[in-house]
Amino acid sequence: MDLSKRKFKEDFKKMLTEVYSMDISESETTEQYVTLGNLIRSYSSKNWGRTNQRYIEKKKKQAYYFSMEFLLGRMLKSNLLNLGILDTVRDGLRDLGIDLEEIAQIEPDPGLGNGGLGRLAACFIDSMATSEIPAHGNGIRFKYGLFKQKFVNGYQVELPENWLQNGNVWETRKMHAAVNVRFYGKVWLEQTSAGVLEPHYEDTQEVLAVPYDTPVVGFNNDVINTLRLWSAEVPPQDDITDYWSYIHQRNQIESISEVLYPDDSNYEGRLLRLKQEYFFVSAGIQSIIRHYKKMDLSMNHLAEKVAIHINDTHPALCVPELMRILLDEEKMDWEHAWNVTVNVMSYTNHTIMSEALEKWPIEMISTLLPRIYQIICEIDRRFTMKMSTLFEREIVERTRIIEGGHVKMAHMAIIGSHSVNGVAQLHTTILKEKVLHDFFLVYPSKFNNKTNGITQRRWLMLANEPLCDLINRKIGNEWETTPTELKMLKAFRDDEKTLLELAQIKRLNKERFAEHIKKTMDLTINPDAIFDVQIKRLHAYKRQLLNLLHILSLYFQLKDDPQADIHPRVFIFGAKAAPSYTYAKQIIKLINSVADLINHDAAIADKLKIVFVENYGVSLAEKIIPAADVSEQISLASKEASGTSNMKLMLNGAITLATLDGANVEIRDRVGEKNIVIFGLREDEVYQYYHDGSYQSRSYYENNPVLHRVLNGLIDGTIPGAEAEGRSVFDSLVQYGDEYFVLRDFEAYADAQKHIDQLYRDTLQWQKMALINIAGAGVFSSDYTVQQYASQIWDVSSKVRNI
Ligand code: 26W
Repeated sequence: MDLSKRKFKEDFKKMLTEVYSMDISESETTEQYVTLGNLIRSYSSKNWGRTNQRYIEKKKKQAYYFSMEFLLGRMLKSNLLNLGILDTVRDGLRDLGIDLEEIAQIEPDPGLGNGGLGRLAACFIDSMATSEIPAHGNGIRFKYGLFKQKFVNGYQVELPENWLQNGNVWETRKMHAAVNVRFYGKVWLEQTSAGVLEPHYEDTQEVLAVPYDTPVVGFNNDVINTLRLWSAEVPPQDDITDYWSYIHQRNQIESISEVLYPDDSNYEGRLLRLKQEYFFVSAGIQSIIRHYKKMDLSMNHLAEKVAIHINDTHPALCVPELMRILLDEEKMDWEHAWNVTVNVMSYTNHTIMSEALEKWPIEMISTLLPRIYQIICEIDRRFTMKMSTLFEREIVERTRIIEGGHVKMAHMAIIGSHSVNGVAQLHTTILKEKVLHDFFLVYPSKFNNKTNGITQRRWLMLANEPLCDLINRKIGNEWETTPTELKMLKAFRDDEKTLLELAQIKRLNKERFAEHIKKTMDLTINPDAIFDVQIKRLHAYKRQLLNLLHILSLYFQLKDDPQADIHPRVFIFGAKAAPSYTYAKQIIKLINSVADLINHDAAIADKLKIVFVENYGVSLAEKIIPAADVSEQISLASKEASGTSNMKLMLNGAITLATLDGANVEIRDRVGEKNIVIFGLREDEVYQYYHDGSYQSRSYYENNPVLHRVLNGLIDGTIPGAEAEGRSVFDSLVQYGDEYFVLRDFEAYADAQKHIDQLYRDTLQWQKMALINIAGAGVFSSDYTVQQYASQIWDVSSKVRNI
C-alpha cells in the first residue's frame, strides 16, 4: 500500500489520541503496540472487505483449511512487511522516538499449535494470501495456547500460556456469524409426508460457536484472506431456572475452547478432545454452507465452489458432518450427498507414528454425537459392502472405519476424500508401500505427494534482515515473489568477497544471539564456536539423545586430552516435551544436567557449551535460526514425515547434518552430496531390521569402546543430579532394545560430526556450502506448496509462479 512517512506519523498520533487520549510522550510500549496494531487493522480493513466482495461477485471457488492448530507467531512485523510499509513505519516511529523492535517484542506469541503441523498451517495461510489463492483457515480460538515451559532444577515444568490476557488486536468477534453446535441427546428418524427421513432430537446440549476473524495479509498484493477461529459459549437463554446448574453448564461448554492439547504424535482418547474436534468442524462447515447459499446455487454444485482440507485426522469429522447437513438439512439422497462430500474433501497425513493415529471408542462417539455416529455406521456399511465384491476379506477388514470397537479417523478421512497426500516424497512412498498400502490398493489414484514448505517472508525477510540485504544487493529482489530465483546466488559461489560477507553476517547473527543468551540465561557463548542447532519437539524418534551421547563423547575426549583438536562448539537445543511423555522429560533433564556439568567445567572452558533454551517457540526460532551453522536433522530414517526446521535452517545458510529421512532427502537432491552431511541407516535398512528382528543394541554397547564409556557415563555418577534419568535412558538403550537405533547410528553420527568439524575450519569452503544451501532453498517455499494444493487438489485459482 502507499503510505508516506508523514501520513503515517499523523495517523499514529491520531490513533493514540483516539484509543488512549494520550500524547506520545505519555505513552508506554504497550499503548504504542496496541495503537500500531489498530492502525494496521484500519489500513487493511478496506482490502479485507474488497477481497471478500471479489470472491462473492466472481463466485470464486474457495478452499477452507481445517486445522486444529495454527502456530502463527507474532504478527505485527509480518503484517507490516506484507502491507509493504515495514520500512516506512520503522522510520516514522524512529522520528517519534519509538523503536519498532521494542514494540514488536511486546506482542504475545500466539502458540496455538504443538509443532510442525501447526506451524505448517501458519506458513500455508501466509502463502495462500500471497499466491492470491481464495483460501481461508478454520480452527479453534484456544484461550490457552501450548504451555509455557520452565526449567526447575533441570526438569520441565508446564505453566499456562494466557496469551489473550491483554486482548488481541488482530481479531474481530463476529457475533452475527455465530452458529449452534449440537452435542449429546437422543435422535430418531421419522418419515415426512414427502417420504424422506427426518431426524428428531431430544435432550441435546447446544453450544454457541462464536467466530473471531483475523486478517491474513498477502505480500504486496491487496489480497486479504481470513483465519476464522471459533470460541465456545453458552447460547443466550431467556430463563435461567437453576442458577448453579447454569454456571456448571457454562463452565463445561466454555472448556471446549479453553486449552490446546499439548500432545503431538501421541493420541489421547479424551472426550474433551473429541468435543473440540467436532466443535470447530461443525461450526466451520455450517458457516461455509451459509456463505454458499448466498450464491443461490444448488447443493449438487457445492464441490464446484467449495474445497475443504482436512489437516491430519483431527478434523476428519468433516466427512460425516457435511453428510449430515446435506442429508438432514438439505434433503439430498445418500448417493448425491456422498458424491458431493468426497469431491469437496481432501486429507493430508502428517505422521506414520502408529501411536498418533486417532481412534475413538464407539461408546464415546455414539453418546456425544448420536446422529454423526449413525452416519459413520452407514458410510462404513456401504464401504464394506462395495469393497467386499472387489477385494479379499482381509483388506476390507483392515480398511473399514469401524473396527475393534473403535472409529478409525484416518480411515474415515481417506474414504471420504478424493485426495490423500503425504508431506515429502519419502513419506508419501512409505504411506503407499507400507503404512497405507491397503488403501493404496483400493484407491491408487487418490494418493499424491505435496512436499512441505516454509514462508521465506517470516523465515528470511523478517528473521534475517542482514542476509536479506546481502541477497538483494547481489541478485535483486525477484526471489521475494519467485523464491527459486535464489538460485542466482550460485553465480557467487567462488566470489571470495561475497563469501566473506556471508561469513560476516553469520558472525553478526551469532553475536546477537550470544547477547540474548547472556541476557536471558547469564551464559557466555563464543561466537567463534560452531553453533550447532537442534530445535523441534522432544521425541524419542527425533533422537536428541544421539546428539547428547555424541556431546558426552567429546567431553570425555577433552577430559582425557585437553589439547584434543576439536573446534569449539555450542550445542543449542530447543524442545518441549508432552507433559505426559515421561521418557522425553527424562531426556530434557539429562540434557540440562549434562549442560550444567560441561558449562561449569573450567577445564573445558569455551570449547564446549550446551544451551538449552527455555520455552522454545516461533519467536525463539526467529532468533536461533539466523545464528545457526549446523542444522541437526537426525531422526531415525522413515520416522520424520517431512520436517520443516530443516528448510528454515537451510534458507539461513546452515549446513544440514542429516539422516535420509523426510524432506532431508529432497534437500540432499537439491544441494548435492557435497553440500550436506548425510549419515546413518537408510529407510530400507530400518525396515529390513524390523523384518528380520536382528537388531541387538547391546552388542554396540559392548563392542564400541567410545559408546561403552559414554553409556556408562549415564549410570556411574558422572552426571550429577540425573542418576534416575541416566539409568532409565541407559536401560532403554541397552536393555530394552533401543527402539530408534540410537546405538546403531552412533558411530556414523560421530564420524559425520568429525567431518563437520573439519569442514568448518575452511571458512571459504564452508561459506560456499552455505551459499549453495541458500541458493537451493527456494523450492521449499510454501508459496509453491500451496500453489500445488490449489491446482492439483482444490482446483482453485492461484497466481502460479514457475519453479
Ligand atoms: C495427539 C494427536 C496428534 C497427532 C499428530 C497431534 C499432532 C500430530 C501431528 C501430526 C504431529 C506433527 O506435527 N507432525 C509433523 O508435521 C509436520 C508438518 O507436516 C512434519 O514436517 C513433521 O515431520 C511431522 O512430525
